[in-house]
Amino acid sequence: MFEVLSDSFKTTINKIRFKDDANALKRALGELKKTLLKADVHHKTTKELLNKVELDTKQKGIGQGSFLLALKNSLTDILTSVGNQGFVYSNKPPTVILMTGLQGSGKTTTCAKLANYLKLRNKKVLLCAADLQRLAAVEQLKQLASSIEVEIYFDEKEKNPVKIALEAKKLAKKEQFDVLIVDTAGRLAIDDELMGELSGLKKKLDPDEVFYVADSLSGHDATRTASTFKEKIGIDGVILTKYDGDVKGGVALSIASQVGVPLRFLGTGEKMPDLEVFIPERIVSRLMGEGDIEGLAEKTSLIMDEKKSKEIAKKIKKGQFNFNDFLEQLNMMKKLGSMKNLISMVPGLSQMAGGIKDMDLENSVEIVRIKAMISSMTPKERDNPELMNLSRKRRISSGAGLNEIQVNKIIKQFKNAAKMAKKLSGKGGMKGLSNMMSQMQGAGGLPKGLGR
Ligand SMILES: Nc1nc2c(ncn2[C@@H]2O[C@H](COP(=O)(O)OP(=O)(O)OP(=O)(O)O)[C@@H](O)[C@H]2O)c(=O)[nH]1
Ligand SMILES: [Mg+2]
Repeated sequence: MFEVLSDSFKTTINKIRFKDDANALKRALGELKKTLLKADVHHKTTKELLNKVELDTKQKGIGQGSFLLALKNSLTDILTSVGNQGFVYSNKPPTVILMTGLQGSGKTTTCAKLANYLKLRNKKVLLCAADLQRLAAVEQLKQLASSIEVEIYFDEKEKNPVKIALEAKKLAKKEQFDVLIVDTAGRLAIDDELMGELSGLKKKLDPDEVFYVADSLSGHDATRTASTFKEKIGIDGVILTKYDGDVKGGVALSIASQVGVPLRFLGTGEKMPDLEVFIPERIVSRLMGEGDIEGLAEKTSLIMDEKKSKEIAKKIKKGQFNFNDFLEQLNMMKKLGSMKNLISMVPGLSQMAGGIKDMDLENSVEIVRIKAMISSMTPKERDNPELMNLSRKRRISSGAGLNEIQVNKIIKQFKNAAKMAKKLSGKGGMKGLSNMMSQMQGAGGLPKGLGR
């Protein structure tokens, strides 16, 4: 996703010798144009960007540094040209959000992700299931709501989405919710019926904000449909989903420059934590392959209890890090969302990480089996694996799809890894964990035949 400008483009730019000025600039601009168009950036946006970069570079004196800086500034300009970012609270709670978009764009998932985002910020959130078109839609939102422990309003007997939304608003007011998020039905394509329905709902509900959920995989279509929604219904922000995987990231630039509505959030995976505030400077850093340490720190600080991570660090130092702590750390990492996304936030890592881009920490067979093994141990055994006798080991190994030799080996490796981490310790739990992980997965790591 964020490799738009960082990979092939950067290689080419690095090859251009910015000595013979004008010619070098022309070649660099040509390369940039190709890259932008390939990344699905709207042709008007591309033109605008090229003009800006050319002008800026010339002003500062042609060179590779000034070219890249001009590019960075121009990208930031485009992305900051329109209003708000993130979530804006109304002065009169509840803040009411109407989530709109085409079928399958990610509305329902985004409603829940946004609720989760707000809940982590200590807001009282009510979800409302007002998509009555699809049979399973209410059930889907109910399940998501229960997974993040957020309240939901639904009424399976009522056939009118407007009535449901209004009831939810009443409830949200009465019970002093901070935010109400209303999920709506989508259509395959824009039609008058959908537009009429949504306009009607908007009029009656009088939401503080209407968000348009755009699927970034739909490329140029995302820009077109967002424009139509803006014209016909009036939208206050765009949430760009599926901005992970093989997305041509240019769609973010096109929407910002062509629709004239701010991009508010990005959906970067299927899981609940995979939603981030669209902050132009940070996105540009990532587009340029410079990472986003601030964003990463913010993400981890919400999830990681500082006291807990200090405690873990202490344990590692004393060589007391055990399977209980390990399991806890693994679960914490899960809350951070998709690994791919995290990688793009660490400076330089996305370039280095060719091989581990697809690494799915949580679902790797090794981790799944180790977790299964740890889960079948008692807390006491996790603290001190020596307590397990042969029959316990047999039971645990069969439950985890391993054999006893493998279990013994994992325990031994874990012990070694804990020793190793003790030596290397000093920088907190995450570091301890990653050391440990690489110990366990690296050379001579997991027993052969385990998982693969
Ligand atoms: N990879 C990825 N998948 C996503 C993201 N957001 C949503 N999805 C997936 O997209 C699919 C459709 O999401 P929904 O939330 O059901 O979409 P919807 O717009 O509510 O769909 P309808 O109610 O049928 O109109 C689901 O499989 C989601 O898991 C995202 O940011 N990244
Ligand atoms: Mg839905």
